[in-house]
This record gives sequence, C-alpha cells and structure tokens, in this order.
Amino acid sequence: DYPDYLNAGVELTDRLVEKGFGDNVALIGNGRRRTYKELSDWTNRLAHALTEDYGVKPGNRVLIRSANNPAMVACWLAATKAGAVVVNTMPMLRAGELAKIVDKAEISLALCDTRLMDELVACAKDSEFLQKVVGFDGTANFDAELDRVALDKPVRFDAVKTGRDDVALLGFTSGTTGEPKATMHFHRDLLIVADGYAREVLNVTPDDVFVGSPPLAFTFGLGGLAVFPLRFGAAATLLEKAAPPNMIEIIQKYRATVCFTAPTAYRAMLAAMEEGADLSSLRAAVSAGETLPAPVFDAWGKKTGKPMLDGIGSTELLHIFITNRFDDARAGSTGRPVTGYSAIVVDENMHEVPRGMVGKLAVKGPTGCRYLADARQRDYVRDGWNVTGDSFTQDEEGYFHFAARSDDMIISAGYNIAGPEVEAALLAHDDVAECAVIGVPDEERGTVVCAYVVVTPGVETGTETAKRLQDHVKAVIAPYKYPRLVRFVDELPKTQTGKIQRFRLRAEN
Ligand code: 3SK
Repeated sequence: DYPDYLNAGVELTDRLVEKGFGDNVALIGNGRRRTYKELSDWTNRLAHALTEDYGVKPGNRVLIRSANNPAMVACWLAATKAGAVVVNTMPMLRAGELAKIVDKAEISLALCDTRLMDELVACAKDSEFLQKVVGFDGTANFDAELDRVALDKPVRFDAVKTGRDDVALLGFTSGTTGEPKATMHFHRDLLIVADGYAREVLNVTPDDVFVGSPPLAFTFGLGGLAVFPLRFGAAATLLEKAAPPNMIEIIQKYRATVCFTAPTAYRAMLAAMEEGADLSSLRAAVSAGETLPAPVFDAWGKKTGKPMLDGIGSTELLHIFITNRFDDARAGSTGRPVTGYSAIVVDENMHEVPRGMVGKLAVKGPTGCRYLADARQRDYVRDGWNVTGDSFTQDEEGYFHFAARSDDMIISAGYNIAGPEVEAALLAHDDVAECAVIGVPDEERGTVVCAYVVVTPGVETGTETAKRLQDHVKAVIAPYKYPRLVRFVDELPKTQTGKIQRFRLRAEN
C-alpha cells in the first residue's frame, strides 16, 4: 500500500530525517561518514543543480558512471528527486558498450566520476542523444563541476511529485546475445524490495551496517548496498574496490552486520576467519549472483553458527525473489519465494512440470518484468510469468533447487558475462578465424570464461597470442569479461548446418 504520489529519492533521504534519524550515519566511504541529514542536504543541492543548471526535466534519462562510493549514491538519489529516470553503469564499461546503453535509453545527460571520463566522452562524441557529460568528484572532496555548481544551492528542494508507478530506474542486462535489454522499475518498486525482502527476510534495523561487493550499477548492489540500508535508517559502507581483503577489513573496522556478496568472497572470508579475522559482527551473509556450493554453506554455518542466506533475483524483477531464511535455510536449495512473489517450474509450453523434474524457472511479482521498447518482452514474459534463463527443480516441500543456466550466460565471481559478446570481441581480432566461448568450472571463481580459438593461418598458437587476444578483449569490452583461459584448437565442433556445438565443449570440462 503506497500513496499515489511518491518519490523514492525522498523516501530514502528526507523521510529518514523527518523520522528522527538525521544524526544516524547513512553512508561510509572514501574515509568519511555522512549522516542522513548531510545526505539529505547533499542530494537536495545536487537536485537543484540538475534541474536549474543542467535542465533535467521529469522523465529525462540520466546516466551515472562510477564505482561504488557515496558520491554515486548522492547523484542517483538527487536525479531521482528531480524526477529523472536513472541508468547506473559500471566503471569498467568501454565507449562501445556505453553507446549501446545511451542509444537504447536515449540518455541526454551523464554524470561521471571525473576519474572515469574518457570512455564516456568518447561515447558522447558520436552520440545523437548524449548532449552533456558532467563530472562529479567520486572522492567527495567536492572538487568537480557538478559539486561546485551544487555547493551554493539551498538545502531544501521540492522533489518532483512522481507517481508511484512512474519509472525511476532502468536496469540493464546484457542477456545471452550481448544485446542489452533495459528493464523499467517504478519508484514504488524500489520500496517494495526493501519492505519485502529486506524487512521480511533480513529484518533490517537502524543499527545495521551493510557491506558488500556488487556494483551499484547492478540492481543486486543498488538494493543491497543503498536501498535496503537507507530505507531503514541503517548505514552503508561503500567500497570502490571490493576485493575480499577490503571487505574483511571494513567488516572488522565498522562491525558490519549485513553482507551482500558472492560465494567466492565468502570462501575468502572463511579462510580469513581461520587465520584470526574477527567477522563475528556479521549477522546476515547474503549470497546471490551465482550458485552457492553446499560445502561453502556448510562451512559458514559451522564456523559462524548462522546460516548463509542463498537467494536468486534478477535485474528484471529488481532484486531477490526466492530465498532461504534464517530459520529455514537448506544446503543446496535456493529456498522459497519472497512474500508477494510466485514461482513455478515449467516446460516449453508453460505447463508446470512435476515436482522434482527440471524445467525453466518462471516468476511473477510486483516488481516486473517490463522491458523498455523490446520485442523480446514476448519471449521472456508469457502469461504474465517472467521466464528466466535458469533451469530449476521444485521439491515436494516447495523448495527450489538450481539445476543449470539455460542459456549462454557465464557467471564468474558474481559477474554475468554473455559468451557471445566475448566471442564478438575476439572475432574482431585479425588473429582469430573462429571461436566459441563457454564457462568452465573453477575452484576460485566458480566459473571462468574460456575461449576456444581457431587462429588465422600463420598465427602461432602459444602464450604470446593468448595474451595478445586477452589484452584485446580487455581493451574493447569491460576487462572483467576477458577469457581467463584461451585454448587453441584446429576446428570447432559443429552441426551439419554449421552451428557451433558449445554443449560439446562444455562436456569436455
Ligand atoms: O541473483 C541475481 O543474480 C540477482 C540479480 C539482480 C538482482 C538481484 C539478484 C540477487
């Protein structure tokens, strides 16, 4: 039950001040703590600047490019207060990847951490939509254009009276083809995921301190590291580099209580605890983004006495829709739907398969799935159900169990990587005649990107060529997508009609 008019930017800042949380710490990052009152003032000044100096009108699409830091959160909230539709993007994206997003979302204004301007400026040069790239100081020393313009603005701002079902956020997902899809989320959706999952499952209180690794540019990170803490007057620690040692340091320093990350990082935390790290402040360890191996679940429970909370969500549905719970967590199971969501396992004809049989997971809920101007809506939403790319079983007791990824997405250390996109990058190199990219199991990262490459005649097939191709991929698409393994082959397995049989390559691993 939400009012007809509601602005998520206000609900996550000014409302907390109104409720008496003004002096609570809201954001910790870049060596500083900011209270809710400071965050409210900061975002109001920025919203004045966006509307008065940069012409932001309700419904305009604004792109933000930054690593996880308080300034990024402030820009996102300010643009939301101004009624803009925000697209948060990862700092590693290259100009070509940004251009696809800019074109799809018809972005007119971009706010960019000044340390990350080059690729965005390159993208703007050839863009018919992107008119202006404004720099902000990601280190929050207020030493960039946007900060200077905002500095003298009033600390009160009449936020745009957005409807609860006005679009506030576009979440981009690259899908299997590497052709990005944008999913639309309303102001109300941002509150639903907090009032649903975060309240029901995590029971967040103002005493909580959040930490984690997923980028704010992914809705998993935006929810877990911004929306959830800010909805309840809790604190969010934001790390630009969220490698496990950094998270371990921050958990100990700030006595963090809720962690959002992937199994790879939990493995590192278990090892650190063995060596004496004190992570006893953590009361909730949320794992999503890749399958949680049962041994990690078991080891965590044994070491901490608390279950790890495995869950699955999607950019389409905004956040986690099936989850384990503190009093109901089972190794090898993703749990049961969050209140308000329904999930079924179906065959190709959308008929529910018998319990225990593998089928495609289909989900329905209040937060999605709505693609922006995309014919694929018809394929991915059938009879009101969002048919995900994951194969699951449901057991007799109603618990869901992950079986396999039904498509060509590779999930490596929490990153979703579309195999075809890496193939396209490799094929753009003169040394590559043909290639196929798959995910192969890996101890540390869960899965790693592996490229099978047929080189063009005369090219040597040693480590030098492999390194050259890896560097090439890192240069043309986001570096985390590069193939950590390059295997040279004389030919690729193919059907009689010439289609590459990736499943045969997968079977070798
Ligand atoms: O499970 C995921 O990968 C996910 C994606 C987007 C938002 C939330 C989650 C957990």
